[in-house]
Amino acid sequence: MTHPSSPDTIPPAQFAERRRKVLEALDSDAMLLPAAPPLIRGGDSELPYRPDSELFYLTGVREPGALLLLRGFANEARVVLYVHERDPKMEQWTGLRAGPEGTRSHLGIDDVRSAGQIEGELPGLLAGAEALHFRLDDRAPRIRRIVLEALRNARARGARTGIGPRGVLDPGGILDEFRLRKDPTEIEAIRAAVRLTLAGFEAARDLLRPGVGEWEVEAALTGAFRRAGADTPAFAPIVASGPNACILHYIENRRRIEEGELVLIDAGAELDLYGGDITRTFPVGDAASPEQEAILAIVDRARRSAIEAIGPGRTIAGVHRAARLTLLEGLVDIGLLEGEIEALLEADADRPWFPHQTSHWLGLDTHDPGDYVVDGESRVLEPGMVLTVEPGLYLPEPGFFGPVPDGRDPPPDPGHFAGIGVRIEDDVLVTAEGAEVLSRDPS
Ligand SMILES: [Mn+2]
Repeated sequence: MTHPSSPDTIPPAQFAERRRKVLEALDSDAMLLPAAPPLIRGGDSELPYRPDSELFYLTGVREPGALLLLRGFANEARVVLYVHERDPKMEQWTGLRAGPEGTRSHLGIDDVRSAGQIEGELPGLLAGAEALHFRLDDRAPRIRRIVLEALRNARARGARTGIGPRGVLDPGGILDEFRLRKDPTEIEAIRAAVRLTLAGFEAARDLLRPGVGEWEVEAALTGAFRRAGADTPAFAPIVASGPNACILHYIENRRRIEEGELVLIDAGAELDLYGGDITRTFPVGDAASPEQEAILAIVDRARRSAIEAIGPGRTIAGVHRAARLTLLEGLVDIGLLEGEIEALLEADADRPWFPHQTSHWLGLDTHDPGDYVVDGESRVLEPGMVLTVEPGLYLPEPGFFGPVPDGRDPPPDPGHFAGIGVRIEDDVLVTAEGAEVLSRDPS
């Protein structure tokens, strides 16, 4: 049986269209995007390779060792992609390579060259660019050296020749804004990843019983992801039973589920580098306690009011505010807070129990890039943006997280709600009319 997912859901023409927009934005600048380096797990063992999201976004390249150079229109627009040559010895150990020839025909990029030529050719290709869009981190030291050398040379001679580059900018300045607005192929890719994620949640939910290990639930979840055709989990799955649900990024998954507990599952399947990100909190055993029911209901109401606050022209801050107002109302209803809702909001009274934001962008990265504040104002939502909605309430037993340092207020005692942690998360597409919830409940 062939693999159920196509290895390339995004056609070469779509990548070309994205490059065209970036070339236009670059004007007289150049952009350099190196592939992510392979990471060592220990000894000679590599972690599964995860291609760089920015490089993939513009090319579809999945191989380590690649480098993309874009030179803007004003500077005689050019797209040059470097990839490793084929190498029978290396391929025997780490897998087949496409090589420049194969990459050219597969990805539809005309100018694909051997990565062995980078050192010799790149300095010449960078000359004349006004600024370089290149991330100055430690991931591609070879390329960084060439960039620094190009800057030194331009500094030494540029005053007389007028030839740059004279500065470095982060590629995210251009790419983040494009990636924030998903094109139709991306929305389809996210839909597919969300579908696979929901398949995993169905399998996980079927297994939830007292005595079952969190690790067994994780296995059911990730097993179902892979069986359904996902490439990998998009991030380490959280299977948090009982008090562990109060730990926001609990990924050990080593505890046995007990009767009468809630289990919080936060996971996403990834396909073609696009991921889903869903959280559900399920009661285990006969029935949820009245306290558990109350918290589940409050968080679910907050989720719904946040989704109702999504639409074109509305703001990401408005989504967060809607969730917080509903959570605060609920906390007042059950007697954990007292006072007027707006005043409680102003005082951040929800903060001890809801310490994170309601939303993040979702796409190639689980926390996809894109500024949440633009020119000092909250980001205005537009059709094509994809965001999560994930309100939660985490009410740990007093002392669960260790002693509070002197001079800092301990979190309020949640009384008989102590030990309950709930998060409910959906993935939402902003549409022309409002919002579409991509992650319908598994049923
Ligand atoms: Mn999330």
